[in-house]
Amino acid sequence: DDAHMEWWRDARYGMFIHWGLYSIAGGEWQGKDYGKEQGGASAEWLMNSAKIPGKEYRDTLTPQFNPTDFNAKEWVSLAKEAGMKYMVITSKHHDGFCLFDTDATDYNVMDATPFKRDIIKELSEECARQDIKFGVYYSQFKDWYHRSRGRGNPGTLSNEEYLKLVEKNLDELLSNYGEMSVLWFDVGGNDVVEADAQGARVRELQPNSVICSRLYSRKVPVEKQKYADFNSLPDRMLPSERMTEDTETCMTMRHNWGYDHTDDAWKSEKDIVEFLALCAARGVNLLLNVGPDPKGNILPEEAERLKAAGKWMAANGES
Ligand code: FUL
Repeated sequence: DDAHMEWWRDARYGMFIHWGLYSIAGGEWQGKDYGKEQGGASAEWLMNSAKIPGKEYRDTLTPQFNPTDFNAKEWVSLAKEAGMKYMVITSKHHDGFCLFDTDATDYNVMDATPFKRDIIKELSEECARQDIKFGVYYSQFKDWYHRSRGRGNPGTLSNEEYLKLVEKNLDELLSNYGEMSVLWFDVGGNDVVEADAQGARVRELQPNSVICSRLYSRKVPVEKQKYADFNSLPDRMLPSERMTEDTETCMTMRHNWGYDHTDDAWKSEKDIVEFLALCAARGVNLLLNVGPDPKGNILPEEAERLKAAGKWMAANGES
């Protein structure tokens, strides 16, 4: 039964938001620009690229997380103006920091930062108000802060404790924020049992939630990806043929996903409009990314591109 997929198939186009502690660092650590030196795996990968111990990363960045310009209404209105029908934001990326209120760890926006506002709550409520479907990105497998990976990265939790944290986080995300329309898992590990348990929990608590195939590792054959609702193409991939299965691609406007203050690889408005048109023609949903700045602003360059695509949609899209 795939009635829960109908809105997603109609939606076609959504906003992806990468935002978190890494946005403050902007791809730079102790005067070194990792954006240029690490082939671009900077922004949200900084903790890993610069080999920053969890405690140091946390102690440096959490006191600075105070994005007083953040305004859910502005972000959602912009998505709407751009013609987007859904929004997916990083509730927890690989750095382990939670942008929502959680009892599973104190490494979250409410307990560890001066900001103390539940970003997931504000956005989910605003999306409901403006009739945009809301979902969360959640890094279930990679968590450089919490998950013990042995050598060099002890993590704050043992593996069993870590799986409990994920379970609790999922319960919170699926219970406290109204309708959760997308669960965008990312970079799954090879343990299918672990992934199946997480997928089953989503189904149980929010049967209408649409689940991303990255719940599973790409090495897991498609027929074994029991809870995957759509296939997420590899990062920034242009679909090369007409897709018949439910497929989504996610794309950045420059190189990085998270805010990086030296990344100038901007795609033009024309590039983006063409990409959107190609995705539509090939039957693929597009999740187009923005990486807001440390104060909580979607960048003017991003807003311009979104509005240009929105205009094109209004002139050439359906209805
Ligand atoms: C990747 C992640 O590792 C990136 O940081 C980003 O979130 C992208 C959408 O997925 O695999």
